[in-house]
Order: sequence, then C-alpha cells, then structure tokens
Amino acid sequence: MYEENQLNFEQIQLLDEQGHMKSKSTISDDTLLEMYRWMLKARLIDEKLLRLQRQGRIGTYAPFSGQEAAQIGSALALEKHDWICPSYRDLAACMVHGMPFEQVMQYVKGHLHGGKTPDGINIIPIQIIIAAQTLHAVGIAFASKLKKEQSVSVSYFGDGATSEGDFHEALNFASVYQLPVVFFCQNNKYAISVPLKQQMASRTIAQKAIAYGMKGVQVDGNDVIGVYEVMKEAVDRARSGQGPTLIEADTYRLGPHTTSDDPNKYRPKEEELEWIRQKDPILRLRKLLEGKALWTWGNEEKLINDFQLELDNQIQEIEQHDPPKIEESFHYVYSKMNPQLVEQQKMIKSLQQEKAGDLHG
Ligand SMILES: Cc1ncc(C[n+]2csc(CCOP(=O)(O)OP(=O)(O)O)c2C)c(N)n1
Repeated sequence: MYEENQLNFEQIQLLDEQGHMKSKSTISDDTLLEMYRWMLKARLIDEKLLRLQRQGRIGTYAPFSGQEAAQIGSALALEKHDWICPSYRDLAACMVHGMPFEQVMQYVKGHLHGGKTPDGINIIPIQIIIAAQTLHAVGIAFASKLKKEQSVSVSYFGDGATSEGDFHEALNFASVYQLPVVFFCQNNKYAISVPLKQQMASRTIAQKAIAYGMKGVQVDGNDVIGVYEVMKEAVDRARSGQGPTLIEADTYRLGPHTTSDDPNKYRPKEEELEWIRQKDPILRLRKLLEGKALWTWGNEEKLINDFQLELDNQIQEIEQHDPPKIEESFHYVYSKMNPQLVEQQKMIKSLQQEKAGDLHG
C-alpha cells in the first residue's frame, strides 16, 4: 500500500490569479515582457486561425487559447538544442522553440511541409496519435544520452494521453534508463468530451510519477512564472543526469476541442466563465506588469494593431504558395525511399501523365 501523504501533491503557484507574486522569482523584467508578448501574440494567432477555419481557408483546427502560459512558460525554459515532441494543440510551444509561422500555416492547411521543420530547429512532426510522442521523446533522450549530446527532450501531451499504454511504457523506460526527458502534461480537464474523473481514478496526474520512481510535480498551468520555474528545474535535472520528471500543468482550454466540437454539450457554462474571468493566464501576467509599470494600455494597443497587420500580410503571402505535389508525399516517409514507395510513386506519375494526355487529347 502507498502512504497516503506521498500522494498529496502541493500545487506550485508563484503568480496568483490577481497578478501578485506569492514568492520571489529571479526572472528578469525583460523575460516577463518576453513571456507576455509571446502569450498575447499566440492568443491573436489562435483566434485568427479559428476564423480562417470558419472561412474555409484552413482544415480542422485544435485551438490552444487558455493554455498559453503552460506552453510558453515551459518552452522558454528550453535551450535551442533541446527537442520538442508536440501534439496538435502545442503550436504556441512550437513557435517559441523556433517553428516558423509559415510552417504553422502549412500544417493547418494540411500541406506536406507542415510536418517538416527547418534543419537546426529541434521539433519532430506534430503528433495526432494520442501519447505516441511520449515514446518518441524517450527515444530521442536515449540517443542524446548515448551520444553524450546534453540535449533534453520534452513530450507535450494532454490528460487523455495518460490513459494510453504508450504513456506508461515511456515513463517506465525513461526512469529505468534515467533519460534526459521531461513529460509535460497539460491537464485541460477534458479528452474531447470525456471529463478527467471519467477517465482516471487517481487524484492527480503528477502522482503517477511515483509508480515509476521518478519526480512528479503539479503546477498551476495558467501561472507562466510558476511553469517556467518548474520546467527549468526539470530540464536542469534531466541535463545533469538526474533523470526524468513528469509535470502536470493544471489548465483549461477556453475553446472547443477542435473546430468540429461543441463544448456546450458537455461543459457547464459556470465552469467556462470561471476560467475565462478569473484564471486567464494573459490577464494575470498583465496585472503584474501593470503593477510594475512595465506595461500600459498604449503598449497593448500598439502590439495588437502592429501584430495583426503583420499576421494578415504573412497569411496573404503564404496563401499564394503552390499546393504540394502529390509525388512529393513519398519523400518524407523514410530517409531513403524503399522499393514499394518507389513503385507507388511511379504509379502516381504514370496516372498523372495519363490524365494530362486525356486532357490534351
Ligand atoms: C491513439 C488515439 N486514440 C484516439 C484518438 C482520437 N482523439 C483525438 S484527440 C483525443 C482526446 C485527447 O485528449 P487529451 O490527451 O486530453 O488532449 P487534448 O486534446 O485535450 O489536448 C482523442 C481521443 C487519437 N487521435 N489517437
């Protein structure tokens, strides 16, 4: 039997909902401003992408509004050579780690290049299969350890992913081999329409770490400062050979699961309003910055106007790009195409030639 008190995780919170610091942080004012600008821009991008989907200009989209502090606070704690293994909802973390906005657009448009991060930016293709990227992160961490590269890998996933076998295999392997990996769970309370309580019987996600002999931490995922500090510590531990950490970031998605979902069918209105009015991660950091005289309404207005213009121009330009060529889809499955793929590619080419011949003849 476990000791009951072993499972009493105290949730870490450094910046409270009113924008007051509960204890001292070593984060500089410049970093606080960087965090704020990232969060505000990410919210604007998310809202824009939602509108583009409604206009039929991109495919199904999984919005991340509400989860900016969790994603941005954690990604800012990484070094450039660290690896991110993201899910479909982690675009804010990806952009902080260097994914260009052009690639984000390609991904949401279903373009082949949406899965191809430029060389030198350590982000693997965005994962749709729930929890699969926990194993990918472990594999990358194992390689990093064997090659003595000093890079840490981070797997981003949701609460629903913790009910998948992959998650448990990943934690076990990472702990047995003391790998430099951080498992970053954004507990946004729902796996599509399934609430956490119907999905697991344990009190917290963080406590699952105990079974695997690794460190587990629960943090207020809407407190960007708390998330940053907790992540920094986990990354430092991983890098210095002290093994993996499971972080549970307590957060909420303000929008639907995807653009095909209607949360009114399964989420109480009062619950949504509480997270919107009292717990918004952007609002609380703004209160702190205003209190420190680092941010004004004028700064806010300028950033919003300038960034919206920049975003619109970028989107307009990206929309002029050519669509992907079907024969190209065979290139990215393996580093070298196998005979079956070569055959399939030939087949596609000859079908295309036939079609072109029909059109001209
Ligand atoms: C292995 C697998 N099973 C089912 C699905 C269908 N599916 C897509 S999203 C989702 C819910 C995931 O919830 P969670 O892990 O909490 O992440 P969130 O979407 O809330 O970020 C499910 C079941 C899938 N993509 N992969």
